[in-house]
Amino acid sequence: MATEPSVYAATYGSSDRPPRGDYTRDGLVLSDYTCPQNYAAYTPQDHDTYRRLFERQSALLPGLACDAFIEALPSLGIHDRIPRFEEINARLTPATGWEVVAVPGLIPEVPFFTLLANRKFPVTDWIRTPAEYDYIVEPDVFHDLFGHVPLLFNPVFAEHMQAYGAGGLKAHRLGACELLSRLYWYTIEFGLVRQADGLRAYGAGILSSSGELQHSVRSPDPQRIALDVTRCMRTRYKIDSYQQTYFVIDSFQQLFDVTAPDFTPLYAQVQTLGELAADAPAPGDVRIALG
Ligand code: HBI
Ligand code: FE
Repeated sequence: MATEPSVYAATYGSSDRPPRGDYTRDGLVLSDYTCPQNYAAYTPQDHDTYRRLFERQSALLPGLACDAFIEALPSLGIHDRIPRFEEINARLTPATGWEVVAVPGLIPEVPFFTLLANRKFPVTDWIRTPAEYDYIVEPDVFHDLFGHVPLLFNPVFAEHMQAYGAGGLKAHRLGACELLSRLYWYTIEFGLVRQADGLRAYGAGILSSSGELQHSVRSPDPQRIALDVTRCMRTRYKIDSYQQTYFVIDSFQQLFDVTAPDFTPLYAQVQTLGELAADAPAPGDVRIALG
């Protein structure tokens, strides 16, 4: 099976700068890849970038982001500056038992899954430069806080994320991280949900992107397919362009239910059936039309 660059490897390989994720602090390699949030290091420009991104993205949400996200977003509280992570946790932990922890950037898959399995969401501790305002390949603090954290206030979604982390550790033991990272990519990062009033985005990569939010639920170009876990895990993805395929769920409960079973037989099925290109149709696809 051609190995597809994981988000981690492809990101560092594709960026022309040395990885920002310097995992040492005072010469010490961080054991679980977490680090203190160096709040004093943020410049006024960093806080202004966060505020501008938050305001622009919030204005784009109506009619494009799912109801659950729009309802949960105010739970973040602070939007006019980069929040201290303990300010987020003061609200998040009592709500669903989750906490955000600072990391220097993308981290290897096993530490990532381990954090999720322990209800700790890794949030990158730096923010993009103004030159990267419209697009950045690596997740920064805006992508993680704005894109991922609001839905961690949603009890069903929060349960799914913890189960996903636990499943990731099992996938690692089965050598199936690549397959599980595709499921993560096409749900947690780029998933769509069908509401009574039409398709809406719930994936963090969409919700934190000014361009892809519109594209994902309005463009006729990509194909949209009802989520089938095996089909999803067969499907390669691209990290530096809009998605050519979106997978659609009808509810977070459905996402939780379809990802609850033991994936071991599915991994075998994926190996047998083989991979699919990011834009390839496949027999059995249930295609979802634009509303
Ligand atoms: N690390 N900090 C961070 N954030 C992610 O979203 C992330 C990661 N490492 C690996 C990863 N995502 C993906 O490969 C997942 O599919 C595992
Ligand atoms: Fe992300």
